[in-house]
Amino acid sequence: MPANLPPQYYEAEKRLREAKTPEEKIEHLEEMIGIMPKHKGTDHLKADLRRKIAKFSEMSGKKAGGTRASLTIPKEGAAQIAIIGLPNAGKSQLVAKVTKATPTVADYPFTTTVATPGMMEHENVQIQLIDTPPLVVSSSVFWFSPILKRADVLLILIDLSTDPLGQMEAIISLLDGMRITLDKNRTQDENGRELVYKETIIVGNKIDLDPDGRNLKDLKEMYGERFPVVGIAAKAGTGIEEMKRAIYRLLDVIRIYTKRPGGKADMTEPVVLPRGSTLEDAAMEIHKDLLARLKFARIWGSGKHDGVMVGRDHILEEGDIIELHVPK
Ligand SMILES: Nc1nc2c(ncn2[C@@H]2O[C@H](COP(=O)(O)OP(=O)(O)OP(=O)(O)O)[C@@H](O)[C@H]2O)c(=O)[nH]1
Ligand SMILES: [Mg+2]
Repeated sequence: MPANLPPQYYEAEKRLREAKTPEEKIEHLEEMIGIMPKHKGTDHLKADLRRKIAKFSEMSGKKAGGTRASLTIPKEGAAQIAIIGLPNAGKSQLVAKVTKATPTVADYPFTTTVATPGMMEHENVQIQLIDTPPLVVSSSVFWFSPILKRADVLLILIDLSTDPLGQMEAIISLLDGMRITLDKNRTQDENGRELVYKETIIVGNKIDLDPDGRNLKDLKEMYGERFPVVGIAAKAGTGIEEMKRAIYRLLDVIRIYTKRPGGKADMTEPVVLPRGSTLEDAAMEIHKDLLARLKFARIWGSGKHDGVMVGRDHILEEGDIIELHVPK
């Protein structure tokens, strides 16, 4: 199966060739893995890039172990979302509130120094959040930007107790320095360097300290047309459901359930796929060998009738139940 790599991959590969330090090489290798579509045709290539990362990690003098944990965070669940923001915005508090992870929350800045993942549940969908260190120039360790570039979505957390627009400007400019853009149409910066586009949601935290709602209103007025903007109080848990729904909408995914012939569907663990996915995509997601072995499939939901046979290119819809038949 051909790898079918997008042009951004080759641009990142070019940057890899031009990179001088092992840290820069790792950054571009991570970027390539992030850009690469996930299917059987890219498995070998991915393993190859991982080996190169391991090699450059050794060269950079970082021992495997400690720093390795921060270098990459394996994706789990329907999407990986990096929470970013200035010191003290409440990033760790949010992760501690909505996942089982236990990052340290403290009333002084620069508390967090490593990236910590945790799983957030929305209905029956698992979404991975990553708590990150504060986004400031001096704290940009070499693994920071690869983590952001690899994430599916950035969640910008703003502290609503103080100047929200100033924080947004600072964050956008720091992202710019990492060659990350929030503007889909901007593929290069002024110096002709390639930019990585990231989908984004803005979350205003500490609404309890914005009693007249002025700061949240400013954020919505300035950025509401370009991004979803929601207000929460991570500490008290206010607005969390609305935030989850906004994140879920942004992911634009559908949930598919599977059943065995003669059995009932398991409605607790959906297969989560991008909207517009086909039966073939679902089979691939369930197991990479399944597609080659698939004889036929029946569908309940978007088929003409319940239980009809559908082809590999059948476009699935939210809530469909599929029954995949493979030879015994
Ligand atoms: N009033 C109020 N305080 C909050 C809220 N969420 C977090 N805080 C407080 O804000 C402070 C910073 O929280 P952290 O979660 O450590 O912030 P952080 O963004 O992870 O900070 P760094 O790791 O230093 O970047 C703590 O004292 C929290 O108790 C909230 O919703 N309301
Ligand atoms: Mg923190």
